[in-house]
Amino acid sequence: MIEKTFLRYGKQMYLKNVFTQMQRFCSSKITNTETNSIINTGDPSFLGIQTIFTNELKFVNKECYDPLPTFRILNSSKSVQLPKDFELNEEILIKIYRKMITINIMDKILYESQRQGRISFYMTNTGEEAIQIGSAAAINLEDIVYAQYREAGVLLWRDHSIMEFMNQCYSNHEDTSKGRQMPVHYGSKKLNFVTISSPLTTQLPQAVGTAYAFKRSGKEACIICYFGEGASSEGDAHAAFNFAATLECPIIFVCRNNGYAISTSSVEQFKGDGIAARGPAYGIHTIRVDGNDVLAVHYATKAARQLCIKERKPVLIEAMTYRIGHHSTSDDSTAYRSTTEIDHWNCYTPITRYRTYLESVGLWCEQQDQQLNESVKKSVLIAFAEAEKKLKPCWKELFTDVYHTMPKHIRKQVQSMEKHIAEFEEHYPLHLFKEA
Ligand SMILES: Cc1ncc(C[n+]2csc(CCOP(=O)(O)OP(=O)(O)O)c2C)c(N)n1
Ligand SMILES: [Mg+2]
Repeated sequence: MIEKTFLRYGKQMYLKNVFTQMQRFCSSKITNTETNSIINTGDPSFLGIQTIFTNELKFVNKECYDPLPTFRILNSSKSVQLPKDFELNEEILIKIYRKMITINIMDKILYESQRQGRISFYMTNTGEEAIQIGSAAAINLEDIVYAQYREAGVLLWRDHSIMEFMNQCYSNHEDTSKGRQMPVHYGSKKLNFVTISSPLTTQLPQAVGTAYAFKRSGKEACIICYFGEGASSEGDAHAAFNFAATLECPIIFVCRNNGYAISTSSVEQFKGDGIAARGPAYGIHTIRVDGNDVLAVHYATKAARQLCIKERKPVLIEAMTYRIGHHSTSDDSTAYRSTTEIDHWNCYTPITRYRTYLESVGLWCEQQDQQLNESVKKSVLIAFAEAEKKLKPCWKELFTDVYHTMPKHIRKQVQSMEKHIAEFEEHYPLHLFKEA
């Protein structure tokens, strides 16, 4: 062995290694399990691992530890105790509720419109309003958002208008992605919300890269990156966690653990203590939060942001929730879960829990609730009808924006398409598309 090392590294290198080993020689310890005393063994310590020696042979698994607790504020008792430094004023508390209701109503209308064949696809946020609105209210506009696809509430909190949501879902000419994305794949440059990508988990390494850039430029802001528990099984999640930890990037990872990745329940997806247990394994500050408690999500995200920016370190939040709706309009979840299970969560939604709290402190009442529901419904329906009437983007947009200067082979395709449309004009509803 010594000879081999010698051959591989050369004599100089070998002697240097021996010297380094000797320097590390003094710090290793062993635990005497009977007396619990720590004995200095004189063994060298291992690089990057702080450990003690034991003579007890034991394989550890999650049963050896208590599961990570779930932080919550809104418990079932009548008098909720807010943390002493809880800072939200009445105006913001009500704004949070209004936004939760808005996303819920917008979901109902757009879901139905897909069912009527008026838009091609939709994904609801039902049951996850607290994660989205609670976390969005705890960060600043200069913090960049990388989301999955079930975080429309974050964009809503940043004042993306209902009209803008509708334009995207209807792929009309005012859709900023020019009708090239599936509905719900929103993005907004002005609101620092990076456009959604369908392939799962691509946003995680990208978000860490941006966080690293923030760190290097000394910017007083952080990145917030949302993903589902299903997405966290992709290799990209592991790469992102490890880069964020080792490069000490200011990023808040928010995992929405809603119990399902389409039809695969969390019980089948992983065997450890959820996603939160992975955080400390990567050396990431971690907390598990009741994702159906908007105040807990807000409080934890605010603390995470402070930690992230002050210490320039990543934080992982596992927000526990339940996907009340189907995965998307392409799914029928009653094929793989019982209606009793769905009904159970429907009795205990984040919106109901928060309304109960607001009513208990005299900030909300039944009459206000009715008025809010009616006015939101009206404004969503107006925007919906307007978006539906708008022309589609000019079909020539299909060929633009990929290259700065259109290459020859694409120009050839445009010409061929123009010729085709001129020849078969009567087969295309050109009156529905914007002119060039
Ligand atoms: C790389 C990749 N694999 C598979 C899919 C298909 N797919 C779309 S959503 C989804 C489930 C994701 O579940 P989760 O991350 O828990 O998010 P949720 O839908 O529950 O919000 C899958 C498997 C995909 N879009 N991308
Ligand atoms: Mg999920």
